[in-house]
Amino acid sequence: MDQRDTLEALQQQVVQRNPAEPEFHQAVAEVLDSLSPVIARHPEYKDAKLLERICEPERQIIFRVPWVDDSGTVQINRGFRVEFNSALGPYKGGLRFHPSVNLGVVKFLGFEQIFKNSLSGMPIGGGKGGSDFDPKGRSDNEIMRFCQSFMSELYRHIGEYTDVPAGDIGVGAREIGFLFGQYKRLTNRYESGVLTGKGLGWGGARVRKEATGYGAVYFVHEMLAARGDDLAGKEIVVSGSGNVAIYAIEKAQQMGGKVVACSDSGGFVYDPSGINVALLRQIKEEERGRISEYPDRRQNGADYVTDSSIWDVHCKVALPCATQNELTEKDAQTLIRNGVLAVAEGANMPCTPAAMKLFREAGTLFGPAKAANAGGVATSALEMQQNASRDSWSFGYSEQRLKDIMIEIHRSCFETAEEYGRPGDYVFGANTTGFCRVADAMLAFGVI
Ligand code: NDP
Ligand code: 2IT
Repeated sequence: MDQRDTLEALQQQVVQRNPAEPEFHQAVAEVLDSLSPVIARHPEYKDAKLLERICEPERQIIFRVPWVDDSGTVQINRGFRVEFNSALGPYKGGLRFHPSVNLGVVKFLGFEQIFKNSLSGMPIGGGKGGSDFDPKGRSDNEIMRFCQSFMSELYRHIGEYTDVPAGDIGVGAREIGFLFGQYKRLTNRYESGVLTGKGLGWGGARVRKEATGYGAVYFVHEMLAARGDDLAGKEIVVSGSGNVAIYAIEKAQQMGGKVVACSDSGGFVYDPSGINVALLRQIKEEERGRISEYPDRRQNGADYVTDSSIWDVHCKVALPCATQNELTEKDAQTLIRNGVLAVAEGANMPCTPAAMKLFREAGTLFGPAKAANAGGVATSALEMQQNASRDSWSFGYSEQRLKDIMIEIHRSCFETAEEYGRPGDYVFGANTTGFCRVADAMLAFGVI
């Protein structure tokens, strides 16, 4: 069998062994699609069945999360933690609370996280978790009771040297606070490094909140700079209006871009004079409101649009920062027709495989999630570093560290793509670089 047949057979095996998990199949296919030149160069990876081992999580935990809502009714959710790969460090990755969460979604996110964390250059393995709990419309007390119940099972599986969760969709500093409080109570240990994304007053790191969005914009800047271009004066569209989107908008504007649209699951805001980040933060972070309120509050002719796609808005740079498979083949066609120059994935796997193919064929600069959004988890690793040394760094120093990490991720993807004769192919560069570091560590450990 040549490399391609071997990889195809493995893909089929993954589909058979993990039925009804389409997102996981998609994430595996995207990585395997890049790897035949690497396997050809490194027969030792094939002999050690490294690919087969990497596609099988080291451990998968599924648990019941019972809790009582404000009306006194018992609710039951399902909790997950997939500890995918610990070759480079303790399992590391966020927790997602969203009704769409199931085992396949957590596995896709955990699989991506292995390569992202490897690319970040930090000593962290890959994992992910979450629940099908829907935080929308729940009171603070309900969120607290849910988090306490969730942690009452999760605590026995995690630890600063074992597995270090953080936030993701539906999980921010409020939830991390409730989770950390319950962990501390159950274990009788103030183990700061067991969770990241903590509040600044109790072990959190400066720039962690901003890191994913800022990092994605640094990555776009590096891609543009490699072509002698920059963000100044460019119209930008950012989907989502959560943690990643807000700070992508902020940094894009600081770097001279004009962000004209952002969205949520109900529609998008179009603001031709540029999104007002202070107002967006007020609505989303302070008031936990919806962006449909933005136009009335802005009073400048901005619109809330519900009958078309945010990707219909003209832009030179597109940053999908909401959720998986939110940018389809049709959206990619529209963006290319409208002259998009660069796309970077702030969310995890936001572009469908068909959309990605179109961007790559059109020569659009395309920054895949595992490279472009790695700034969040990299800054989580910096938080772990600060916790381990009982230190707390300034905003400026932390931001510089993040920037250096993103520049280095860009450089390694760019150079690997060149080295293999695939110049400008960041998808190939990211998958290959991320994979080789994990593979080399696994080889060193023998068959475990
Ligand atoms: P938030 O919960 O803060 O915000 C999520 C945003 O995406 C909201 O605007 C939400 O809209 C929208 N959204 C979520 N699900 C859907 C859906 N099914 N359809 C349409 N819109 C949706 O999450 P984050 O900003 O933290 O995460 C966004 C993305 O970035 C995710 O893919 C996440 O995995 C990824 N990511 C996050 C990192 C982090 O550090 N937080 C790090 C790296 C990647 P609505 O309110 O209407 O649901
Ligand atoms: O997808 C991601 O990289 C995250 N949600 C952040 C994970 C982390 O551990 O900071």
